[in-house]
Amino acid sequence: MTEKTLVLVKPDAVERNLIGNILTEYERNGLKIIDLKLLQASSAMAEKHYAEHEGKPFFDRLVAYLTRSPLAALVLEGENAVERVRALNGTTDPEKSGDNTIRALYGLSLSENTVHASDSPESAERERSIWFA
Ligand code: 3AN
Repeated sequence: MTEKTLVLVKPDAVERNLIGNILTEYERNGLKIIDLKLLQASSAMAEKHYAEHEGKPFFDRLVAYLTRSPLAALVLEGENAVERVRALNGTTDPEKSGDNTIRALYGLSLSENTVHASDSPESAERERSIWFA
């Protein structure tokens, strides 16, 4: 089934000039970029995005990280896009992420793990409304 998913190329990646390398990974795997922008996230946007983690010990750190410098938000479309993009990104912890995943290649730590992708088509819709309001 054709799906859409929301990706963030997070501040640590934009700071290190990795937008091109990361988008190339998605494009050469057949995913279509159908929306794309560079923006400075506000705390309100970051808090909405990470609403499910509110109250956890790392929540404030996540919001500070996501808002410290610009990020790239994009929407990718393709067959099974949600699962395929999460596979390309790898696991949350870059040290445990499979070879050649974006997080294994570029991730710095559990918090600064370079990319975000929606975990379901429903999350993708919710997150699109935050970043492409
Ligand atoms: P993913 O982004 O792989 O779906 P989630 O949704 O579990 O992972 O977590 C969202 C973000 O929260 C992660 N990208 C990561 O930066 C951060 N995070 C998750 N668990 C931890 C943790 N135990 N310590 C610090 N940061 C965490």
